[in-house]
Formats: sequence, C-alpha cells, structure tokens
Amino acid sequence: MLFKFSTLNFVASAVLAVLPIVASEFPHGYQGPKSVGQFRNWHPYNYPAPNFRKKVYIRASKSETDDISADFYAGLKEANHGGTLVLPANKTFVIGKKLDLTFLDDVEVQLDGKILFTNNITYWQNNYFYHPFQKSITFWKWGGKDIKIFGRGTLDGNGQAWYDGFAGLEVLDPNNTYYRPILFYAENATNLYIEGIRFQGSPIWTNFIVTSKNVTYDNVIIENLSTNQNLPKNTDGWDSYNVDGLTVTNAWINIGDDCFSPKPNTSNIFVQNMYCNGTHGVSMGSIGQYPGVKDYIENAYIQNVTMLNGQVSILSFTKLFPAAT
Ligand SMILES: *[C@@H]1O[C@H](CO)[C@@H](O)[C@H](O)[C@H]1NC(C)=O
Ligand SMILES: *[C@@H]1O[C@H](CO)[C@@H](O)[C@H](O)[C@H]1NC(C)=O
Ligand SMILES: *[C@@H]1O[C@H](CO)[C@@H](O)[C@H](O)[C@H]1NC(C)=O
Ligand SMILES: *[C@@H]1O[C@H](CO)[C@@H](O)[C@H](O)[C@H]1NC(C)=O
Ligand SMILES: *[C@@H]1O[C@H](CO)[C@@H](O)[C@H](O)[C@H]1NC(C)=O
Ligand SMILES: *[C@@H]1O[C@H](CO)[C@@H](O)[C@H](O)[C@H]1NC(C)=O
Ligand SMILES: *[C@@H]1O[C@H](CO)[C@@H](O)[C@H](O)[C@H]1NC(C)=O
Ligand SMILES: *[C@@H]1O[C@H](CO)[C@@H](O)[C@H](O)[C@H]1NC(C)=O
Ligand SMILES: CC(=O)N[C@H]1CO[C@H](CO)[C@@H](O)[C@@H]1O
Repeated sequence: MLFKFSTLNFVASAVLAVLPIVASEFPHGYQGPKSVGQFRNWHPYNYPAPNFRKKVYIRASKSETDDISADFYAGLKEANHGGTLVLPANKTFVIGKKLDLTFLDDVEVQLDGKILFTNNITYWQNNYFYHPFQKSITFWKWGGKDIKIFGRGTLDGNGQAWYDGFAGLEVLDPNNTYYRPILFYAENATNLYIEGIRFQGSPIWTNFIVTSKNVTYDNVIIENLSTNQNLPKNTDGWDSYNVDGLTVTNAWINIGDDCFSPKPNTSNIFVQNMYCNGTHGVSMGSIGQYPGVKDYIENAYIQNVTMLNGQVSILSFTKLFPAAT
C-alpha cells in the first residue's frame, strides 16, 4: 500500500525516548508490577490535601437499574463554580440517560464509589452524542474548564452486554450500524485533570478527547474484562483529536486494542510510566484518513512504556491512510 506522507504535514516527535520491554508475559529480568494489585502498590493513590470547597452529595442507586442521572446532573450544577461532587465508596451511581456536561467551570468530582452505565443497548443506540471521526458515539459529553475527577472509584461501562451484542461484527465494516458508546468523552475542555480512578468495561474506546487543551491523567487504571468468549473489541485506552497538551503518567492498561493512540491534530503529548498489557501499543493513528484534510501529530515525548503481551511494536505510526487526492 502506498502512503503519501508529503500530504500529511506529519511532524514526528521532537523528542522520543522509548525504553521498551517487548516480550512474552513477563520477560526475564522484568522488575515492574505484574498485576493491577502490584501496580497499585507501586503507585498508591494518595488524596490531595483537604480543601474548603463546598461538598455536594446526591442519592446513590438502589439497584443496577435505578437511574440517578438527573441527580448526577443536578449535583454537578450545584457543585459547579468552586465545589466538589462527592460519590462515596461502596455506593453505585447508575447513569441511564445521556448527559450534556459541557457547562463545567471550576468543579471537582470525588469518585470513590462506582459510576455504572445501564446496559440498555436499545436506549443508548438511539440516544447519544455523535462525533463524525470514525462515527463515534458517547454516553455523555464533558466540557468547560478547570475540571478535576479524582479518587479511588470506578467508571464502569457495563461492557459485557456490548461485547456479546457486537460479537462477529467489525468496526471498520462500512455497513456496520451497531454503534457502541465511548466511556469517557470530553469536548472543548480546558484544564481537565483525572487522577486515581479505574475505568472498566468500556463498550469501545475508553477515553476520547476532542478540541481540548491541557488534559492530564495520572495514576489511572484501565481494564476491559470479558466473562465469556465474546472478547471486548476496540477498547483503546486513549484517543484524541485536536488536542493541545495531553499527559498520561503512571497508568496500568489491560485491554485489547491500542493502549495510547493520539489521532489527528494532537500536539504536546507527554507519556511516562505506562504499563500496557495485551494491547496494540502506542499508535500514532489514523492520520490522513479523510481526503483533503491536513493532519498532524506534533511534539510527542513518550518515556518508560512497558509492553506486556503486546501485539505490535511499542511505538508505531499506524493506520496512515492513503491520502485521497
Ligand atoms: C521506569 O519504570 C520502571 C519500572 O518498570 C521503574 O523502576 C523506573 O523508576 C521508571 N523510570 C522512570 C524514569 O520513571
Ligand atoms: C495480560 O493480558 C493477557 C492476554 O490478554 C492475559 O492473559 C493476562 O492475564 C494479562 N495479565 C495481567 C497481569 O493482567
Ligand atoms: C467500603 O467497604 C469496605 C469493605 O467492606 C470497608 O472496609 C470500607 O470501610 C467501606 N468504606 C466506606 C466509605 O464505607
Ligand atoms: C430500554 O430503553 C427503552 C427506551 O429506549 C425502553 O423502552 C425500555 O423499557 C428500556 N428497557 C429496560 C430493560 O429498561
Ligand atoms: C468552549 O468552552 C468555553 C468555556 O471554557 C465557552 O466559553 C465556549 O463557548 C465553548 N465553545 C463551544 C463551541 O462550545
Ligand atoms: C455493504 O452493503 C452493500 C449494500 O448492501 C453491499 O453491496 C456491500 O458488499 C457491503 N459491504 C460489506 C463490506 O459488507
Ligand atoms: C493544566 O492543568 C492543570 C490541572 O488540570 C493545572 O494545574 C495547570 O495550571 C494547567 N496549565 C495551564 C498552563 O493552564
Ligand atoms: C488540523 O489542523 C490543520 C492545520 O491547522 C487543519 O487544516 C485541519 O483541518 C485540522 N484537522 C482536523 C482533523 O481538524
Ligand atoms: C481480561 C480481558 O477480558 N481482556 C480482553 C480485553 O480485550 C481483548 C480483545 O480486544 C482481549 O484479547 C482480552 O483478552
């Protein structure tokens, strides 16, 4: 296949320091964490110092179908402009309706419990936010400025029903209409900071950040877990589009597709201490997919990424679509 790089305005990384470990499950001499539990011991999550922000509490769900999305929305409105929405440990907060959260301005969410999306596929395939890049749909949409999500809790996409429903299908099939929602989506966000939490069971990509500035993830875990033979598909860790400033440090990722995959127009990328198990690696992906659109990935610094059971090389410039003329 012929790739026309010249039309892509492709600026490769200014600094690229990669210390790979590519091998079977645990290569001889490997000193790093060997399980998610060991990762947590190596990188314990410590809460930030207490502050005097107003704390907002909402009711928790009584069952896995007790939809509290309206309460969650109201709680964020109340915490907006200087407060913190607290979702305590051992409580589940079920989201069963799509949420437009683009009004945020100086807000924190302390996630120690679990946010769980319902698995009503009929509902979600008819109610979503849409982004034309690779026909992406999302459960919710975060945006605004100075947004912090932190804690020891979990964001759970309830993926098994989606893995079962999508079995046998392929995302790149142009006829595919079985869309699956992205677990965390932010658009037009400035200063978004996500720390400590665990992402699990995403139906498709885990994080997709669009047209945003200064986005940081630290100390997070991403795992897709299937309980049967229907394996999760396309559960990338991170994808980005038109983002200036994307930092990921100290992360454990146990999924099946790209671990970290900046898409067109991502600049100032910093990745350090990332453990990717069973993934397709760090892929600067899908550049030049759409005819007549100039794309770039600029200034990427990627350091100390450990690939366990990786399918391809540590760093690859993949899916460089032939530029249509
Ligand atoms: C790189 O990762 C290894 C563990 O895999 C760790 O021991 C080391 O401190 C890390 N280096 C840096 C510079 O963070
Ligand atoms: C790593 O991924 C492989 C293949 O997906 C899986 O068998 C193994 O259990 C995973 N290891 C850890 C430590 O999660
Ligand atoms: C959550 O449950 C665990 C295990 O039962 C318990 O140790 C912990 O104290 C609980 N935390 C809260 C905030 O209730
Ligand atoms: C799923 O959502 C649809 C509306 O989109 C609704 O009619 C149906 O009752 C829901 N199913 C369940 C099990 O809640
Ligand atoms: C983007 O967010 C800013 C606030 O951070 C807001 O003023 C602006 O209207 C938003 N733009 C769009 C297109 O939503
Ligand atoms: C998509 O559908 C069209 C029309 O039904 C068919 O001609 C085409 O072969 C299908 N493509 C694939 C990849 O299945
Ligand atoms: C980037 O965001 C972090 C926290 O989200 C903040 O501490 C820092 O000041 C921001 N940087 C700029 C240049 O605004
Ligand atoms: C990327 O940036 C270039 C140059 O600013 C612009 O022409 C192009 O439309 C952008 N691509 C996307 C996908 O927004
Ligand atoms: C634990 C688990 O279910 N991991 C799966 C994640 O998804 C990929 C496929 O995308 C599987 O290969 C892994 O087994």
